[in-house]
Amino acid sequence: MKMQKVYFAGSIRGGRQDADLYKRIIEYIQRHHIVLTEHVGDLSKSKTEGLKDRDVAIYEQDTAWLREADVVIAECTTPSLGVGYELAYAEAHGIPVHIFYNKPRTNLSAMLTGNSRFQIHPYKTEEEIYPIIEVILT
Ligand code: 6K6
Repeated sequence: MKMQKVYFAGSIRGGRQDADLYKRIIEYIQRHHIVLTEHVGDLSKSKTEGLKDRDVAIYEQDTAWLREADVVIAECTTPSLGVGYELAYAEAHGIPVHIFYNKPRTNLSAMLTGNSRFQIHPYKTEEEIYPIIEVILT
């Protein structure tokens, strides 16, 4: 199995209610691969974290990591403008995009479900996520 560089995307200012789930997914991926965006699952960081004057540095670093990534894995149950932007940015740079969302909880945007270049993975329980990630990263 080749070690992959994974850009994990999840809501920050869109709301941190799923941050513990992001942390578990990141830790699962890190068993065999590199996660460029470990901070997305940092439970000590609230959605108001960061001063506005850091935003330019965040944007420049995240878009550099996106260009470097082998694959983007996004958890999209909590809607986030930043994650939506990252998905379009990855698509524009030819990087494969996999989107997970909890179907009973979320009516995902047609701009994601309607894009045939995105791989969409609806799930009902968290346990369904990990075998799919295993296949994505094989
Ligand atoms: C670090 C941990 C929590 O907050 C921070 C500081 N802010 C950010 N640091 C790094 N990446 C960020 C930050 N804010 C947003 N992003 C990127 O946008 C992440 O890669 C997320 O996938 C996405 C979240 O966007 P919003 O619109 O929900 O904030």
